Parts: sequence; structure tokens; C-alpha cells
Amino acid sequence: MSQDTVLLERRDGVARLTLNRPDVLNSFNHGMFGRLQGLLADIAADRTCRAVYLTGAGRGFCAGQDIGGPASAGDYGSHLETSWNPVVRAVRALDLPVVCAVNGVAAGAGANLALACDFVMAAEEASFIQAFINIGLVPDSGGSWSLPFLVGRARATAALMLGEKIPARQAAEWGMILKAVPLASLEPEAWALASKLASMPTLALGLTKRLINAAPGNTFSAQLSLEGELQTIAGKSRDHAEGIAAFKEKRKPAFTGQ
Ligand code: T3D
Repeated sequence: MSQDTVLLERRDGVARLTLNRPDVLNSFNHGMFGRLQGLLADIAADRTCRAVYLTGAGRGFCAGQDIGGPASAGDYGSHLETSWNPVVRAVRALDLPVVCAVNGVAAGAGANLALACDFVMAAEEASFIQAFINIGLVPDSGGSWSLPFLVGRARATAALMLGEKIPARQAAEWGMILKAVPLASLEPEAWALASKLASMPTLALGLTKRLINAAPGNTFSAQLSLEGELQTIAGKSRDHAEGIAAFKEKRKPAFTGQ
């Protein structure tokens, strides 16, 4: 059942998504793409969801495309447009912070799904592998964009061309991810981060994400204009009014996300 391949649980304003094909390190089969796209659309439409937590079941995070079935020499470009691309685009476009808890190996498109998220925390036992080259493919799912941007051209080239395991600690040292922590601390730390984000001004967080997404394609001047445009929206929010009132009344703000 494709329903079981990605699990959704809502708790305290956080939508928890668990990739759930642990026997194959949560590699994606056909039904899983539609399932995750559908869940991301549901989360986007649900005003009670104020942060997302993404992780994998079992010992892996995600080994990318399921390559265990019969080999297909199909049109991968067309396939990507209906499989991985809508998923990573939806993660980037979601006006909510997405915390990715990388519990184990993240390979191929699975690594790039993690890198599309806003906060990436990984278990020290986890690793990132741009595995495409190991099977004669080129990077996809945004890896050729994210990696040079995150770690610089020299390290990105090595990662993408050599297809070697990059341990989580090294990924953190390179700035590829936010943090590596012992496996036992991953879930509590990453969940605490997601819960904290879910109590923050959701609208302003979503607009901040839009600014971060837009920056690489903008000039400094264009980015200033976009900041002004989005600040106008944030300035009319209830959470802004609450933030100002709480400051004046010397109390903790109670943000509702609107
Ligand atoms: O179709 C298109 O449009 C092209 C798009 C491509 C996007 C991509 O993601 S391409 C990259 C695809 N992914 C890979 O090439 C990674 C393949 N997996 C591995 O290299 C290794 O499994 C890992 C390095 C990720 C982990 O190694 P290890 O030793 O920890 O685990 P393992 O024993 O290799 O894997 C455990 C099981 O998961 C094993 O099954 P078994 O023997 O216990 O029955 C293995 O076959 C299975 N598995 C791992 N990765 C995949 C997989 N099964 C199907 N697809 C996988 N990607």
C-alpha cells in the first residue's frame, strides 16, 4: 500500500513525515512519490501545521530511487519531472520550516531531498553519498545546485564526481548540513527544533524562507526590493502586533502563526 510508504503524524503544530520502506533503506518506488507529494499538499493547506519534521524509518534515511527492480532504460528526464522534481520543489516552496532528521545513510536523490530542507540535522552514524555517478548517472533532485552553493565548487565536484561516502560530521564541518549529533540525541534535538519553530511567527518564517530561496537568483538591489515587499506583508500580521505588544508589556509573546 502506497499509504504506508510515507507516514504522517501531526503533533503540537508539527507534521512528522516518516519515509517508510526500511527494508530498502527507504528508497522511493513509484507510489511513494505521489504519496509524499499529496501529504506535502495537505500540510501546506492545513493552518494548524506550523513546521515539518522529515525522517526515515529503520537504519537509513533514504537511498534515493529504488533501483532494485528490473532495469529500465526509460526517459529519466520525463520521469524526474513527475517524481523527484515535484517533491523537492514542494519542500522548497512550502511556506513552513522543514527540519530533516537524517537518521542514517542518505544516497542519491535521498541525499538531495535532505539538502532541499531548511534545517538538516544528522546522526553522526549517518552519511551522505552522491551515488549517481556510481551507477553512471548525473546528479539530480537539485544536488548540482545545492552542493556547490553549500560547500563550494571544489568539495561539490569531489562529492558529485567521486560518489564517496561523506560522514555526517564532515558534512557539518563543510557547512552542507547544520549539525551532526549522536544517533540517540537526533530525534530529541531535531524534534525540539521543529517544536520551537512551530511556536514561532509562522507567516514571517515562511516569508524568510522565500527570501532565502530567492537570494541566489537576485541582485543585491532586487533582493532589497523583495525584502521590502515581504516586510510589508509581515508588518500587517497578527504575530507582528503580538511581538510589539509583548515587548512593551515585558512578557513572552504568544505567536499564533498568523
Ligand atoms: O529513475 C530516474 O529517474 C533516475 C533517478 C535517479 C535518482 C537516484 O536516486 S539515482 C541513485 C540511486 N541510489 C543508489 O544508487 C544507492 C544504492 N544503494 C547503495 O549504494 C547502498 O545501499 C548504500 C550505500 C546506500 C547503503 O549501503 P549499505 O551497505 O549500508 O546497505 P545495503 O546492504 O547496500 O542495502 C540494504 C538493503 O537495501 C539491500 O537489500 P537486501 O540485500 O538487504 O535485500 C539493498 O539492496 C537495498 N537498497 C539499498 N539501496 C537501494 C536498495 N534497494 C533498491 N534501491 C535502492 N536505491
